[in-house]
Amino acid sequence: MRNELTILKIGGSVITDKSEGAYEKLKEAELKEVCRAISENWKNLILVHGAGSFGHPHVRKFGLSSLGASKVHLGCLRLSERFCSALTEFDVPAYPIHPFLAYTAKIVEKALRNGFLPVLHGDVVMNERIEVLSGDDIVVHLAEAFKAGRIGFATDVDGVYDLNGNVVEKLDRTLLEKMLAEIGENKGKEDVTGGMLRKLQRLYEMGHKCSAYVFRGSYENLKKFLQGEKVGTEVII
Ligand code: IP8
Repeated sequence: MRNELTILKIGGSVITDKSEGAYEKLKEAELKEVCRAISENWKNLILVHGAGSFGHPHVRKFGLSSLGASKVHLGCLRLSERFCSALTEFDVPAYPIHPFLAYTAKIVEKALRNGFLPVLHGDVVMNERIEVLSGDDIVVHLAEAFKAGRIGFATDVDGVYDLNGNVVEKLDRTLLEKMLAEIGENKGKEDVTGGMLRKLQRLYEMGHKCSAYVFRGSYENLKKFLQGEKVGTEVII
């Protein structure tokens, strides 16, 4: 049983093929499994998804000029549309929120209050200049704004690995610093918004403390996470 507000990010690699050369390639079966798990337990939940091969290759290809950003955003929009449509097929009232247009905690709160599942995604945004906004940053921002009880990152790996290749059960700041020192901070930047290490750094920079989990985005794991159980690596913030 889960009562506290939960934020779940579905990594782009869970629902899209991000392998070299892949472009806007959806993993249809995996997307269905993700939606099936969510449909069983989506109350008090905010959903965020990554851009996968609907956004990262576009940033590399088109850049972040206004025309480039427009093309990047439209790619992200296509994935959001596929994800939200799949959710509605499982009777989940998805409320798509596109950061390029507008995104505030107030909009998310209004959607929650009206019985929707808010669905946000990594996107391009207009700050001082046009920038890429990772879904990870959205998670951290919303976790602080809503004082979330738990957050989860569903990925294409079993959790955070130590230097011997084993999944770490509990990761605290001391262990992360040790890992960073040993492998160097530039490792793990396999896409335009940084990899696992950047994700963890964002979590440790967060002002709000709550439980966080990094795990493989399978149906079983998502179900466990959404039921309030431990799964994958528990990050002690
Ligand atoms: O996949 C990246 O979001 P992420 C957004 O959550 C773009 O890091 C536009 C590549």
